[in-house]
Formats: sequence, structure tokens, C-alpha cells
Amino acid sequence: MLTVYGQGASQPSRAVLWLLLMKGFEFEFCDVRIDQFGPSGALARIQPTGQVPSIEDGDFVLCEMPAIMAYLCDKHGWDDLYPRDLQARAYVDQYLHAHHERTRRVMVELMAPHVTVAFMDFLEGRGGDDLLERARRPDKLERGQARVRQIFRLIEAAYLRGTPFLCTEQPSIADIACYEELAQLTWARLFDFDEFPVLSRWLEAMSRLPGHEAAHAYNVTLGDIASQPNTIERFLAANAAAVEAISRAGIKTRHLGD
Ligand SMILES: N[C@@H](CCC(=O)N[C@@H](CS)C(=O)NCC(=O)O)C(=O)O
Repeated sequence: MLTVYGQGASQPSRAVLWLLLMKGFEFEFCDVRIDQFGPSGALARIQPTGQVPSIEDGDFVLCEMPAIMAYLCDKHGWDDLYPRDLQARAYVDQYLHAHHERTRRVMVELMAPHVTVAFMDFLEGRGGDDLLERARRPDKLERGQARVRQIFRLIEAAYLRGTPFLCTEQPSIADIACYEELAQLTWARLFDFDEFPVLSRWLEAMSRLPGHEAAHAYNVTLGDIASQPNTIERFLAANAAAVEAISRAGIKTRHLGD
């Protein structure tokens, strides 16, 4: 049985979970709390970086969301989402290699500063000084929005020029990875995509793919964190809702350490 170690709040975890839910694949979801993250946390006993997502497939352990999704697609023949054709695959890889340092900035610049206001005390002294600095800024919404606008312009120009999905006619694991960074801003009311009609159409098309609802219960439950600052209670309730939704989809769930 495949085990996915993850958390509803984690964008790369949701990407892996959505892929599996989309494919109706049987797996076990192990929910990891933030105090179990990192190289000295409980998850590090299974995977040394202690980061989510991580998977355990028999005695094979793997981390890094794009590597996990590529592995799962290759193993199970999901060629629709990770094409075998050399050039079609190269386009998917092209996006995924840029994802970490480009699209992932959406989380760093706008989402995380609004989520982590709920647990600043926990982050204090744990090395997240840049994040703490961003979360404390009174202009974090406007500043974050200005930063993500640049990323969105580039995504439209580089990947959605003439194709409905990222460089392709049909969705791939690149779209799944990208969606998790962008779509979270709409539920959180941190960004209005109306000024980006091409991205808006893409977001709408992605939201119609199977498994979408079960994979995004965290975001729905967390809701608006722009006008109503996040609290630890909301954060925990949203993560609990993610586990419940995955369980309702017929997937076995547990918490790390239980
Ligand atoms: N490059 C990794 C990023 C994974 C990542 O940032 N995971 C976060 C949660 S979203 C995490 O585990 N943070 C805890 C830590 O780094 O100690 C991927 O794509 O999977």
C-alpha cells in the first residue's frame, strides 16, 4: 500500500493527493502536524528532510512533489498526465523545474504571510525569519499582490500562450503543481484573478477535473484570511477538514504517531 505523508495546508502535498484522487487510486494518507516537520521532527524518521509531501511505496521512500508525481505516473502508466512523447514530456519538465523558484514564490510572498499570523510564536526561533518579517508587515497584502502579479504575467506569457493548459492541449502534472499555488489565493480572498482572463479560464478548467473537491477541503474551510486574519483554531479545523474529505473519498487516513 502506498502511504502519502502530507498536510492539507501544504501546496505540494495537495498536488500529490489530488493526482491520486483524480486517478481513483487506493492509498493511505498520513496527516503530519507542523511540529512533526523538519530534520529533527517525527517525520524525519521516515524521510530525512522531514518535509511533506513524502511517500512510502513498500520500502521505497521519496520526497519532492514533482519527483513523486512523475514516479507515480510512470509506475501506473498515467501517460495522459505525464506524456511519454519526448517533446510533450520536456514541456512538462520545463515547467516543473521552474516551479520551485518561480511559482512557489506565490506561497512565500502572499499565502504564507497570511497563514502564519496564526502561529507566530511557534515560528519564533525556528529559523523562519524572512517569513516572520513578511507576516508582520502592515502592507503584506498589497506587497504580496504586486509580487505575484509578476509571476502570473510570466506564466501567461511563457506557458499559456496558445494552449489551454501549461504548454499542452490537456492537463498534466505541471498544471496540478501550478494550480495548488494559484488557486489557494481565491478561497483565501488574497487575489482576484479577473485581471488575468487567460489564467482565470485555466483555473476554471482545472477546477472541473475529478477529485478537486476532496483535495481542496483545507482551502474551502480556511476561507477568507484577507479580511479575517487566520487563527490557530481555523488552521487546525481546515487541516482536520482535509483529512475528513479524503476519508470520505474512501481513502484510509491516520495521523503520524497514532
Ligand atoms: N520542494 C518541495 C517543497 C516541500 C515543502 O516545502 N514542504 C513544506 C510544507 S509545504 C514542509 O515540509 N515544510 C517543513 C520544513 O521544511 O521543515 C516539494 O516540492 O515537495
